[in-house]
Amino acid sequence: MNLTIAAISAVSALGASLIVSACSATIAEAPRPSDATSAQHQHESMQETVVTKIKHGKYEVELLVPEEGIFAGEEMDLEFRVTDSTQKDPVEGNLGIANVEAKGVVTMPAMPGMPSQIPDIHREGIPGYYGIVLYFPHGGGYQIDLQLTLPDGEKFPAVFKVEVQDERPADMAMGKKPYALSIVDFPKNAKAGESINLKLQVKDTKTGKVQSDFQIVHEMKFHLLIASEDLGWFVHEHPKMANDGTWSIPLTFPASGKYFVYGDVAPAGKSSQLLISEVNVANGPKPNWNTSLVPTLGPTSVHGIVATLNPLDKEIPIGKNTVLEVQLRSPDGKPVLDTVPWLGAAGHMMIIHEGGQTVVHSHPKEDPETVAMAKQGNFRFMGRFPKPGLYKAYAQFSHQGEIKTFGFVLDIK
Ligand SMILES: [Cu+2]
Repeated sequence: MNLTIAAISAVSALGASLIVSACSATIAEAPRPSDATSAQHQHESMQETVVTKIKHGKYEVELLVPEEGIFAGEEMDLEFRVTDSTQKDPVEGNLGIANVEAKGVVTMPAMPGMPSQIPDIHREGIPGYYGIVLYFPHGGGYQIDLQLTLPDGEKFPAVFKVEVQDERPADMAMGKKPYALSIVDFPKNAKAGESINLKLQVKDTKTGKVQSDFQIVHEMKFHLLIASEDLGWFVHEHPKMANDGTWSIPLTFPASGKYFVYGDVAPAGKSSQLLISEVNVANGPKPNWNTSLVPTLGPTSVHGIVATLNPLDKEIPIGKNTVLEVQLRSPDGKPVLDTVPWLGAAGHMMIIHEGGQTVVHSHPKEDPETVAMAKQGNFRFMGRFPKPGLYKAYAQFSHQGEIKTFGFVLDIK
């Protein structure tokens, strides 16, 4: 497909830097009142959204959240306890109930486009204790819907709401990432300017098995994003999968050097995962674009559209949801109103931290106000910046038969 071409031409039209896109998963919460400070808002929303204990007649179920909280990017085995409040155990308090059947589904209510997760639930050794294996792709508010069937046949629906913190540094992480992205047989003597068949596999990190069953998210099972190490060149592609789970796509790299390779996938029954790998293109010319990251919110032009990034928070908070609006105008200043949906959304945005190891999933907002704003050429995305630094943001829109990509650089302090 010619998205690469579109993206590359957008890059060259910019004369240098960057470009774009974004896809699937991401972050969000209730719209924030514009007159509240971020800190106040976060405080309020956390109080509203955290629910870890639910009563149902004489029964109770409690999710046992670790004291330090729940972190994104780590697979964890949380426990929940089902008890009968009318019967006491001398040690545990309420008597634990064994033999409860449990099913669950995990969603991010503020982000309807994100795939749901069907967690494994198992019984622990002690009656009344159950384990639930969870993985949250990024920080934010999540909902865990449990459908419990008690030993007497009574149904007990329980809805937990948890606030997930951003990923902690790798050396602090307690849980592993459940999946990894492997590059298969990348040529050692790869040359810029020549087509290379890029092959990829998603592997279960516990079993080493190649995953071949994926959910469709934003119309595709695999969103492949590749950026040069300096983040100045970027493409968003959709490879094809062979029966053995190997994904492949022909690609032509523009220059020698290192490239970050991101796979945005949702294995069947699991949440979205943004997996990071890299390739090195050994031969060929050096980049002919500006390789330094210089903060800019635009305006930037691509084929008849002038785009500006307008963060709604004047001081973008770290570790909280924030709204980024991209304003599209014609060269004479009129709103651009003839973009069309692409991959199931009005636009896409992907944001990469300098160094390439942190990717901010960004997602179009989906509330009525956002829909109304889009009719004025202003497209709103939810983003979340887990740490300070420079970030490259790529916004992509489908316009007049072409994917147009706009690059911005944010300095988050
Ligand atoms: Cu995609």
